[in-house]
Order: sequence, then C-alpha cells, then structure tokens
Amino acid sequence: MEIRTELPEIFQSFSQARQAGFISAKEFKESGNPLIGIFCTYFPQELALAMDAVTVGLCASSDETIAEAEKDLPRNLCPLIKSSYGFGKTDKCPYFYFSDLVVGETTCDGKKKMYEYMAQYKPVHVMKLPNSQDEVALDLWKQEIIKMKEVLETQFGVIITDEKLNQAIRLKNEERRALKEFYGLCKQNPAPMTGMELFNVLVGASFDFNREVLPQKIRDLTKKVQEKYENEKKQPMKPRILITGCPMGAATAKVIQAIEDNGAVVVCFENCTGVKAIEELVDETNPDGFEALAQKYLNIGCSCMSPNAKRFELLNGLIDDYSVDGVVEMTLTACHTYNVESLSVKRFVQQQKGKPYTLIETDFGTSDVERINTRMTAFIEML
Ligand code: BJ8
Repeated sequence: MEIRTELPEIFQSFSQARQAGFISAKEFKESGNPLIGIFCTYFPQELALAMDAVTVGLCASSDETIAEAEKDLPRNLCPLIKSSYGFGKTDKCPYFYFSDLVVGETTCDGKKKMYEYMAQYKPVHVMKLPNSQDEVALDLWKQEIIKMKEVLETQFGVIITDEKLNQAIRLKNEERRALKEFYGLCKQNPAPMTGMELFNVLVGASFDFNREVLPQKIRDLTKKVQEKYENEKKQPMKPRILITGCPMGAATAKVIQAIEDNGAVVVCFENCTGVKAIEELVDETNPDGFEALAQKYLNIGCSCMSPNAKRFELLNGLIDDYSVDGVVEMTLTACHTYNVESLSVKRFVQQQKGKPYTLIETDFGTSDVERINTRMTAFIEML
C-alpha cells in the first residue's frame, strides 16, 4: 500500500505548515523572540504566549533517528521517545535546533527519564505533573505552573504580568474555539472532509507561529469547507470511525489511510493530535489565571493519570456527538500506560456504548502497513 500525502488545494496551507514552519521558526528567532520546544499537551502554552514566545511540538514521528537513539536508550522503549531523543541527539530537527529551552513533564516513565539525557543537548526544564486529578494534585500543578513562569522569567529576562497572561488565555481560547468549530464540521453525516484532511489541518495548525491570526485563518478554512460541502453533491454515507490512543504523526498516518482506503471515514481524533487538549477552555472569568490554567491542563485525560476518568468522559461525549460507528485505538509499541488502559477502553466502548472496537499496536516503521490494512478491511466489513 502506497502512503499518499497529497491533499486538495483548500487544505494545502495547513498541510504544508510543518515544512513552511522551518523558515518561520528561523525568522521568528531572528526577530529576537524565544522558541520553546515542548513534548506534551500538558504544557500551558499561555505562559509562552504571555512573553511573546512561541511553542513548537518536538514529538517526532519518524524512524530516521531511532537507530542512533538506541545507542543510548533501550530498544524496547516507545518509538516516540526514541525518535524525539534521536532528533535531539543528531540535531537533525530544525525545531529542536532553534529551541531555546525544552520543556518536559513527568508523564510516562520513559519520557521523564529520557529528559535526563536530553539535557546534554539543550537546556531542559521538567515540570512535575501529578498523576492524579484531585484537589491536592490541582494545588501541586498550580505551584508547578508558577514555578515554570519564574523559570521563563529568569531564563529570558522578562516579566509575565497578570495582564499579559490574561491576554494570552483569551488568545489561546480563541484558537481552541476556532479549532472546535473546524473539527466539529465532522459531526455532520456524511462528513464534509476526510480524516486525513482533518488530521493534516490539526497538525498544521500547531506549526503556525502567527498565533494572533491563526484563529481567523482556521475560521476561513471552516467556512470554505462548509460552503464546498453545501454546494457540491454530498459524499456517500460511510462508516464513521473515532481514533483514540497515543498521539499520531506522519509515521502513524498509515492507520488513517488504512481506515479510509477500506471505505470508512475518520470523523474524530480523541488523542492529543486531536481534541483531547482542545475541548476544554481555560476559565477566563477566574481572577486567578494560574488556577484557571492548572484546572484546564490537569483535566487532560492522558493515560499517565490514574485513574483516568476524564478520558472516558470525553470519549463518551464524542462517540455520541460524532455518531461514531466504530472505535479504533492506536497505541505505540512499549507505551505501557496506553496499552494497559486499552482494556478499559475496549470494555467501555463495547459494553457501555455498544460499539465495535479494535486495537492497532504499531511503531514508526512501514513493515506492518499491509497487516494494518488487512485488519481494517475485516473491522470495517463488520460495521
Ligand atoms: S498528554 S498522550 S502528549 S504524555 S506514546 S511518550 S505516553 S510511552 S505521548 Fe503524550 Fe502528553 Fe499524554 Fe498527550 Fe509515553 Fe506512551 Fe510514548 Fe507517549
């Protein structure tokens, strides 16, 4: 199976954003503003925005540097960790190269131990994320966010005022509202775009550094997609798939393609590439901006939380809102938290929602493309 990358014209500015972003990252740096590399959606991006810095996701999705990473890290580690470390070590990723500071969080064990080695190549700050979502954890997380603000202020010689923070909270919420409207288009049946198109816009938006204009850019695209949908003959009805599990990137888009080559359409990504960190806004009415940030970010339903009720609350709503016919969970090999939690997801989807569920465990290679395709053929026929 050949992996396709071309997309219709209206999606191109977003689908090419990652490549185009290399140039804008360089230009952004030349204008004297800091670039902060992040590995996780738990990082409160508003802190960076409040000091006129931008954040860029460094989670790699390519097997290109894994061999180099395996000289330092165990082979049986999640490919996302090995690949990301490998890009840092070999300095092959322009975003890593341009980052002034790398921020990690104590999420899964592999990632948090990897940061210790990554500090050889870049200044690294690790935020201590609690692994539960109760009141004590909320207070701890708020303190970590305040500490992060102080680290940024010291390192970059800036002051993050309450006013700047509140502005950043409003701006980032605008971006979330625009993205919610965009991916919410797929609640319609038939869906107005493919899952691959949706995926490319979600990934592309995160590499657009002009955050002031990004919300309007997304809204313009939403309007165009909706107009095209209304003016053209409607697509045929197809089985509607929700993808959950680990974050996805270029190397794991093979799962989306296998689903769509077999006649279904991906209407929602519950993972960190999709709605997981976007659905909930920061409370703009809370006079304590740090508390508001702590609440929003701690509510992200990642499998590193135990228990992880928020993931199931989100899944519950999405399966209904997007009229989902089947759930595909994609996990990365050796991602223990998501692989262990997959049993609970399977039980929830099958028993409580009465929907078919399947699990694809994969890595960043291409050797399993045919196997995934065969699995998806059988799953979609069953729908
Ligand atoms: S909030 S999903 S971005 S931690 S796949 S490195 S969990 S072993 S990426 Fe993630 Fe933040 Fe959670 Fe989202 Fe570890 Fe699993 Fe690898 Fe993972």
